[in-house]
Amino acid sequence: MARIRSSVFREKVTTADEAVRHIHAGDTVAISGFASAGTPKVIIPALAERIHHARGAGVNFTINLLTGASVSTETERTLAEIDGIALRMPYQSEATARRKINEGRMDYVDIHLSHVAQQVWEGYYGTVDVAVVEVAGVTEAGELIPSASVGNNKTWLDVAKKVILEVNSWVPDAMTGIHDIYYGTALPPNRTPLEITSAADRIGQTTFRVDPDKVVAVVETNCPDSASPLTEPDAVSIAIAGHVLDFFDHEVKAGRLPADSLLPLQAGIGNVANAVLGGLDRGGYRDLTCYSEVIQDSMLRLIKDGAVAHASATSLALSEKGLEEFTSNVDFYRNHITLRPQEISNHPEVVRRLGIIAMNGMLEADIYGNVNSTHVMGTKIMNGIGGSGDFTRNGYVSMFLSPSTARGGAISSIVPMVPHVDHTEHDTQVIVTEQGLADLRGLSPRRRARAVIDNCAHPEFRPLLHDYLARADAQPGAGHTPHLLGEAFSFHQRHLATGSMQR
Ligand code: 0RQ
Repeated sequence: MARIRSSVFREKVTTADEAVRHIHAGDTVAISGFASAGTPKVIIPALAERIHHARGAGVNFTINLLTGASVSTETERTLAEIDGIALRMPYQSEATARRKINEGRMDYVDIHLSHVAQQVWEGYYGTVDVAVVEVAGVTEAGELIPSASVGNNKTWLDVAKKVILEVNSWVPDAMTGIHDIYYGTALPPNRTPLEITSAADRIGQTTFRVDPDKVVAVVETNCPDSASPLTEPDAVSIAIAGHVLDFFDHEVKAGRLPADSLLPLQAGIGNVANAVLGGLDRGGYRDLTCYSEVIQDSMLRLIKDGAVAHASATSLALSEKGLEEFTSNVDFYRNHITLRPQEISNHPEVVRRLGIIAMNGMLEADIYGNVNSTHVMGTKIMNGIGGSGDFTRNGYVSMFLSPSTARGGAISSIVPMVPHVDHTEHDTQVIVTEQGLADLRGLSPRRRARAVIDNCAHPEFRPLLHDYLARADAQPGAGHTPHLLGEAFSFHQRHLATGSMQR
C-alpha cells in the first residue's frame, strides 16, 4: 500500500473481481491507455470474465469503450473476441477488433484525437458511467500521480459517474513530475489561449484531481506495460528517412527552417517514423525539440545524444529495449520529456503556433495529394485517423511518408483518386516514398500530379498513372483538376477483381 498515501483511498482497496461489479451491461466505460502504455492491467481481464459469465446466464452484456487511442493489444483482443464492445472510440489497431468493425459487429467512431475530450464534454457520447484509470500512486492529499500515458485520463476522471483506479507500482516512482496536467480547458465561449510557446513549457500541475466520493474501488497491481513492437528499419524506411533529411537540409539552405533546431517535430507511430527520427543525428542538429503524440525508442537515443533538447507527447510507445532504457534512466529523461493530456499534445492552436513539422504515415495518396490514412480499398478500416489530422492541418510543413507499394508490389500507394479522404490536397504539402519526395507547395493541380507520379510512384505504376493523367487532361473541358470519373477507381477495382493493381 506504499503507493497509496491517502487513507481515504486505502480504505477502498479491493480485488479486480470485486471492482468490476460496478460495471454493468450497457455502460459506457472510459479507460486509460495510449499506444501500449498505461492501459489498466487487471480490470479488463476481470471484466471479460464477468461478461463471459453473464452471457452464460443469457444476459447480453456489452459496453461502449472510450480510450485515449489504441490500448494494449491484449485488452483490445480480449474484449473483441467475446463481442464485449458495442461501440468503440476513437482509435484501434488490433486485428480482432478491426475484423469485428469491418464485419459490422462493432460500431466504431473514428475522430481526431484532439477532439475526443471536448466531444465527450459536449455530451455526444452520453454519460460516462465508469472510468478505469491506471495511476502510479495517490498522494497524501488524494491527488493521482499519472502513469506512462496521459491520454484522456483527466477528462475521464472529471466526467465519469464512478471511478475505478489501478495503482501500478511497476511505474517508476521517479516518473513523478514528468506530467503536465492542464486544468484550464473550457468549452466555448469560455476558452482562453494555451500559453505554450515551446515544447518544454509547462502550464499545469503534475497530478490529476479526482472527487474521492466517486472512487468506488482501488486495485493494486505491479505489471509492466506491454512493449510496442518495433523492428530494425529496413531499406525502404531508410530510403524514406534519407529523402526527409535531405529535404530538411534543403529547407535550411532556403532559409525556411532554423539551421540548428529546425522546428518542433511530430512523427507518427511505426517503423518509418522511427527511422526518420533515428536518422536525425546524422544531421548534426543539437537543439531539436519534438511536440508530438508518442515517444518512440529513437527519441530516447536522440535525447541521450543531445540532439533533442526536449520532447513533449501524451504517451510513451517503447519497445522492450526502450522500456528498459527509460525505466533505468528515468531521472535523466524526466528533465527532457513532458507528458500532457492529448487535447493539449495535439492541440491545433499549439501546433499552428509552434510551427510543427508533421510527418505521418498513409495508406495511399492520389496524384493531386489527397490522402487516405484509414480505409483499405476505401471501405475497410485499418486503424483510424488518430492524431494525423490534428498535426497535418495545422503544421508548418505537413508531410506524408509511405512505401510506394504494398502487398509485395501488388498495390500502388499512388493512385488516380483515393476512395476515402482523410487529408485533403489543401492540407498535404509534401509526399515521400522510397522513390523520392514531391514538394507540392506552390504547385497547381497538373504540376502536383506530375511531381507525385515522377517522384513518388513506383516505376511499375508510373506509365499507368501518366496515361490516366494524359487522357483526363485531353478531355474537352478537363477543368482545374482533370479526372476520368469512370476510371478514377480503376486501380482499386482491378485489385479487387484480380488481387493486383498492375495490368
Ligand atoms: O499491412 O500489416 O498486413 O503487412 O498497411 O503499412 O507500410 O507498414 O505502414 O505501419 O506506417 O502504417 C497508414 C496504417 C500506415 C498508419 C498507416 C498495409 C501494409 C501493412 C501497414 P500488414 P506499413 P505503417 C499519430 C499518427 C493513421 C494514424 C496516424 C496509420 C499495413 O500510419 O494508422 O497517422 N495512420 N497517426 O501492407 C492496402 C494500401 C496500403 C496497405 C499499406 N494502399 N492498401 N493496404 N497497406 N498501404 C499516431 C497516433 O495517432 C497513435
